[in-house]
Amino acid sequence: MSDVVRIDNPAATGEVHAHGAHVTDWTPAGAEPVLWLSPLADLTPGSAIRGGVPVCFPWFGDGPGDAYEPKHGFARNAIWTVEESTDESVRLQLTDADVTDLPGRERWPHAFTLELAVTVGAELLLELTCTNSGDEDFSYGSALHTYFRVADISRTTVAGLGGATFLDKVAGGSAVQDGPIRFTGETDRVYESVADVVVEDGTGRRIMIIKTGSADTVVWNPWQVRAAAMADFPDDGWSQMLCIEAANAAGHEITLAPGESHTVSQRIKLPSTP
Ligand code: TA6
Repeated sequence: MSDVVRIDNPAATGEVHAHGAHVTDWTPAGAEPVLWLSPLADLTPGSAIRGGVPVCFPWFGDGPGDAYEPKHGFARNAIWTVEESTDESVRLQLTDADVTDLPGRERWPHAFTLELAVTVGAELLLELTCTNSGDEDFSYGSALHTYFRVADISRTTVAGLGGATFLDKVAGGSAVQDGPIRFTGETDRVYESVADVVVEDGTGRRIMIIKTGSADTVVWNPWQVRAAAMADFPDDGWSQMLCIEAANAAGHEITLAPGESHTVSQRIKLPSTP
């Protein structure tokens, strides 16, 4: 099957790459694209695509303990197999046999089957399922590291995480969220939360993100200086993007016995204006 699957149905368009099982577009009919994709994204196999929905696996961030490489695991650098595609869905798979030569694989030498099911319609549904296909228990971290387009980050709010404890990777330490999140600088936070989240993007457009199977919601915007340091990030791109991620990060890794599976999902929709 093709390296890039494009979906175009009456409800929406979508685009999914075999590279990383990376969703790079979801545009509901009559709406602006919902996902942010860097115009400088590097689509070369082995690289990590900037924007869309990176799949982080089998660790989130630097990995457990010390700094594992590559950051966010090897799944987003791998070429997945497109198992099935229809007018409204794509199913991709990655197994341990597909990643024997990938950097980082030696840090996590387990037998696994990873599947991403993408359903493209009036809602975007992403379901990431890991199955332990070996004969020993293993633990892993993961995330659907979704980049959203916003009109203006300084006018954007995120509701739904009030009262949640978060790890602040910029200021250090942890704190409790007071009311909606507003953005005034670099933000990199891991919220311990299973709640639904609503992004309001500064123009009245709202994006609702409903998740399952994930203990952490990560909220990230690199702001100006960090964005400028990334070769695949346009200098002004930070003001029009925001990551809201369904993660199982450090401390919330999932442990699977042989034959067991776990699914993390994100369901994304544009609720009508209240
Ligand atoms: O999810 C937030 C984060 O872990 C940040 O720390 C930030 O670096 C971001 O992911 C992007 O990571 P990447 O490896 O794609 O540059």
